[in-house]
Amino acid sequence: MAHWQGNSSFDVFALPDEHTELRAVLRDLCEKQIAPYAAEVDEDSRYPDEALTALNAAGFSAMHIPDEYGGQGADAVAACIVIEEVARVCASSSMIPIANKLGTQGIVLRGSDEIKQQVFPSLASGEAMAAYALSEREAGSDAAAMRTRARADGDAWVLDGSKCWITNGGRATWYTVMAVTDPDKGANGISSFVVHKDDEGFTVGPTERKMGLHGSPTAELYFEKCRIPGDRIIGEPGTGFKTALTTLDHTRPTIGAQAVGIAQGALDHTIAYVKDRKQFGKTISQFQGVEFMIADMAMKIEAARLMVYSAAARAERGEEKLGFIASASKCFASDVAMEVTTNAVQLFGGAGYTRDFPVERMMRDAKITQIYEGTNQIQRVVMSRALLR
Ligand code: COS
Repeated sequence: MAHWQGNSSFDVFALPDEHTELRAVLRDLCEKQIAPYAAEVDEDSRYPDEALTALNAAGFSAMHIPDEYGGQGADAVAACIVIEEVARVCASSSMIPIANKLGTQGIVLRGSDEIKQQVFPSLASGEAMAAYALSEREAGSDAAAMRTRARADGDAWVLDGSKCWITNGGRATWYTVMAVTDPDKGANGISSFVVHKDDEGFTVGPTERKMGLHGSPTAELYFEKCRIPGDRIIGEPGTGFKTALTTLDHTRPTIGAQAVGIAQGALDHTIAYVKDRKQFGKTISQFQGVEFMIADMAMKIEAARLMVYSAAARAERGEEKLGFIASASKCFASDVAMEVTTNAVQLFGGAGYTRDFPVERMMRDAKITQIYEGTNQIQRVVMSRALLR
């Protein structure tokens, strides 16, 4: 019989100390420098400038940028902890690190050293932000049906078309843009490019009026004979769709992290409220119906958090087949966030339906996590394909 060598330190499922310390630093920063503005940012649909300043000053806007390009080379779990903690107080502000990672992950994975040199130092310093442009009006879930074209012209690429629902549209300096280079090859005729905000022929449309995430601009992008240098292609022509999907394998857990953060924020406010609110001569936290709701909310958040960290850790380890766990973590965590924030509003009662308390904003913000970076129906397509192929 084989002898099993147990791990007596029991640290198999514990976060390393540096991650616990990172969370403590973020908790303090977010409570002091981001939370006080969250309601106003939402109410006025304005950019969370205070959050951007605070995250840039502390080096948390794009922690994943590798050391050799001036960044901190933070691992994927650390990136999730940053996003989770910011989202706990202000989901709009958490779009800063989320969009920066989404807009650069393809370059991290497949970009040339020249592109990295052009893009990364400005992200690492906080001077620039990034965006990811895959979706089009008629190509949302069916992303490969995109129509934006890119043609080689001498030693340049010329882009024509438009993209929509682009987070950071108008705020980003660098845009990762997927476009068709060979229409006869379907998904394998799509390439990935980097467009700079000042490139000739590139413009940004008006921002969308959204249900939530009011502090995060979402816009259309237009390319009219937009000319970019030839070296701004990511990888080889025809590999862009795969780069785009591999990117999502790495970034869907960050949406899971955002969802966990929103849910945790709602739970924390709800626990404080039910312990304070009195009806029938006692706090409502003393009613078993309320106790059980709180227990369920916390239980589901904990499960979602573990799945998100597991997905991020597997991406960090360079595991090949990330599709199932990346989609599962995003899908599960976002469904949990929707359920938890809805129940938070319920437990606040009439007060929860007003803008005087943050749970109403959190419920609106949670909804998008079930939709973007692939609807939860698409996540189930990805998961079932991974299981059944
Ligand atoms: N990583 C790398 N390559 C992948 C991949 C992945 N995770 N998933 C699929 N591919 C490859 C396939 O192997 C195929 O290549 P080959 O033809 O060489 O085998 C190619 O990419 C096309 O894949 P597939 O045929 O599965 O593509 P579909 O058009 O059927 O679409 C889905 C696949 C639905 C999964 C994809 O369109 C998707 O994720 N849609 C949602 C998009 C989205 O999340 N949008 C949100 C906006 S981004 S914020």
